[in-house]
Amino acid sequence: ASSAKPAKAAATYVKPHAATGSEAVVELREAIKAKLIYVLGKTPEAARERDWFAATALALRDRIVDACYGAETGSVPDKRVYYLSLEFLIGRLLSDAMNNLGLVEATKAALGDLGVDLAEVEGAEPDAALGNGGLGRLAACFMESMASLSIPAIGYGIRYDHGIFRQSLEDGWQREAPETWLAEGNPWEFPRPEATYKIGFGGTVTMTSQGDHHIRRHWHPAETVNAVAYDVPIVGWRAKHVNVLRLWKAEADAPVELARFNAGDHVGAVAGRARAEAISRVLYPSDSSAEGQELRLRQEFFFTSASLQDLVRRHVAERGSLRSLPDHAAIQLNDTHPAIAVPELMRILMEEHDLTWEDAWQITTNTLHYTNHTLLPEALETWPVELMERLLPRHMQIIYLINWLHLEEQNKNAKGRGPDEAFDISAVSLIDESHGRRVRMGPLAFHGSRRVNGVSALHSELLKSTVFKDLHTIEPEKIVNKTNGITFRRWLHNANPELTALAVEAAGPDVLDDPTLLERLVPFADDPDFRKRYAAMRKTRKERLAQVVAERTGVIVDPSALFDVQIKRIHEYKRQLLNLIETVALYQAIKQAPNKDWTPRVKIFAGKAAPSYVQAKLIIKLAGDIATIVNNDPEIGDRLKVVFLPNYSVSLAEVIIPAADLSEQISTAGMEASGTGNMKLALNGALTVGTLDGANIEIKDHVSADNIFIFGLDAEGVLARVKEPDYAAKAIAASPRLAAALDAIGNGTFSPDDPGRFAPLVDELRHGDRYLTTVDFEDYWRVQREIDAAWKSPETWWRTAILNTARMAWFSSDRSMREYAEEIWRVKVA
Ligand code: B1N
Repeated sequence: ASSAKPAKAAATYVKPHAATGSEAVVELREAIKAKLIYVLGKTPEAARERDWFAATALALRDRIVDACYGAETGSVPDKRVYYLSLEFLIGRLLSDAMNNLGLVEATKAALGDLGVDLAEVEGAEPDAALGNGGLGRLAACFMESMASLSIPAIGYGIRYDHGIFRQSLEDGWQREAPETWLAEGNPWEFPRPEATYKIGFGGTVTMTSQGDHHIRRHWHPAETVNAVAYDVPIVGWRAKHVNVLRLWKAEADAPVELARFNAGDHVGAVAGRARAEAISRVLYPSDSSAEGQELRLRQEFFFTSASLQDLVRRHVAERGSLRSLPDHAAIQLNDTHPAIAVPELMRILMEEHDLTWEDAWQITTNTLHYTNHTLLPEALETWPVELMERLLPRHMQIIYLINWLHLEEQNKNAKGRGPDEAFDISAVSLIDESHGRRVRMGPLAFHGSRRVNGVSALHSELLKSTVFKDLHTIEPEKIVNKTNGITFRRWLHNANPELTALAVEAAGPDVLDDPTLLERLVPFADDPDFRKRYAAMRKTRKERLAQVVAERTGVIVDPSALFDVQIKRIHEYKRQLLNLIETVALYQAIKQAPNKDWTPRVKIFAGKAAPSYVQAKLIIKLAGDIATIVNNDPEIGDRLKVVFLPNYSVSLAEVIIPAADLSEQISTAGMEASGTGNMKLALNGALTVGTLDGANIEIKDHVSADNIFIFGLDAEGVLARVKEPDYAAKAIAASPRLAAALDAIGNGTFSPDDPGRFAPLVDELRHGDRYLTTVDFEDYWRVQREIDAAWKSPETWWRTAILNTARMAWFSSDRSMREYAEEIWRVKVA
């Protein structure tokens, strides 16, 4: 095809707007040297990689600040977005900053002049891992996209001293150690001690009569903690715009109680400080499950209150009256973790700004918006009324009144409702009376928001038919869908420069600005030469991953084997166990027929388990035990290898994803709200094996059913099947292969030192199987053998891979952010 001619020769491709000539390089070199000497106080001779990283980051930060002033010149934007999230899973920022500033080549050359290797410097940056998984990484992608689209936005979160724990494997068991990313400071951040707010807890509420039935209530907290701002600038693509991520650190009002200290109680004198500072000490390591502890609620209120006080103060300074808040501010609640914003904004408006209840409610419900990220019952937050009353007495009163007005309205409406529209009033109450009295944070966020969104088409539909069924009937316009996305700057340009170079060559350099131009790769899927180079790109990245695997696990893998990747939090609904059972069945099949023409596979797993999640930790141990037996079986050789890479992180994902041939997205249908790793892998050309769940469905729609391997029950099928008695026993009885694999796991074949070790996993499958692992097994086995066969036709395989890359543009988080901006926030995008 003539359109398959390269738009630009590869040899002439240099990183976008790279500094030309040596002037910029010299300037940057001198700037880095000056930071090293005068800010860090080190000579180039004494500097370690970590020092060079800090010096480089500081030099680039100056340029980000310059870009800030260049773009904004102090003007007040018409409307700002405030993204409230308890998690921001950022990873490293250096390559983002260099790439978006257009200074990748210049930085490399500048450091080269100083005898320093850029890759080493990049490796010295610790990940900012202030999140657990998809929800936190999504917030980071959205921040980058908003900056790239010049959407004025501030992200608000907590500056945890310790992000997600460091995972190591001790004899195959997960061990957790604290991560100390701030140990040597953070060169990206600006401390803003002048932006400090008082956050109250506990205490009492007083009432004062203001005549004429008018009563004012006022909260007098027993305890206050300071929230101190730290700003991280986020520079957008081509440095056209800069936004801020404002993270709050908890500090004590009085760092030491001097009277106690002087009386000799040296420990007691600082106990209050320890209690206050505990709030921003550690990220809760739970993903897709609710954490019912008091400290968690303190974290949620702490950052929500600080953020609302900050944005209210800014609005008043810029506009005077708070009545116009909804016109100039859109607040997005990332799940229910900041849902306490509903009563807190009401309280601020009424108590601190003298607005009436009606006006405050009008403003609140036109400013707040809520994103739901999960339907899993164990992840839906509820807080005991008793705890709320003790920690946030005024907020509890406000919630009661919101609920009373809400239920009154429903009682009124009920009179006009036909029997088919009727519902139990307790179903829409913000208070759950069935498990002790608890505040239901999802319904509170729903009721207090202007729009509520799910994160994939399927998930948003399920919101309407399940958790928010009755609230949806009351306000059918409220729920909208906003399918997740990923930033291509990080997950294509930075993580995979080789593929990016190919894309630029085939689609032209504008593809860096407009990912929809990736479509131009479609005709290249039929070009044997392009396929060859696409495959070569993958080979390079697989060799690199094989090296990392060898270093970190000692396992030697063959880069020409099919790399089959499942990387994500370990959770029963994500069904790593399904993949492991298939691994065992495959192992048994190879042993039975070693001379068959098996497709060589490397099964790669990575992911953390919540420290208290016993079954998930046992699944990690199972992966390690299977690996030990399979990898050391001389009959197996390179036909099958199994590796579990420890300490999965954003940085490790950036190494694994470009090296993946196959992407495992095998959650029980209806349970993965969206997934975003699925998008990163498909964009990088891995073929997906997946269920019709979350965004997999939309990926299938975009890449076409011919270019994805779908198996198993769909969400409706799951709902129907769980009603059938003994579905697991029946599935096992119908599949000798499954029965044999379960027997082997259950009888200690992989754990001869402790034969009963995995009985809890196997028993759960035989007698419960909430996640329908047994039910989907046979179809999963079938599709995996189809994949084996496909691998044997490399021409078809690479064609399919190229088509995946070419058709994934829609999953850019720029598209997600444009949709939020237009349909939820009503802010203009240039
Ligand atoms: O949010 C991601 C989705 O792509 C995933 O499918 C979804 O599982 C994930 C409590 C959560 N949902 N809920 C959480 C995280 C931490 C926590 O304490 C719940 N994470 C998701 C982005 O939409």
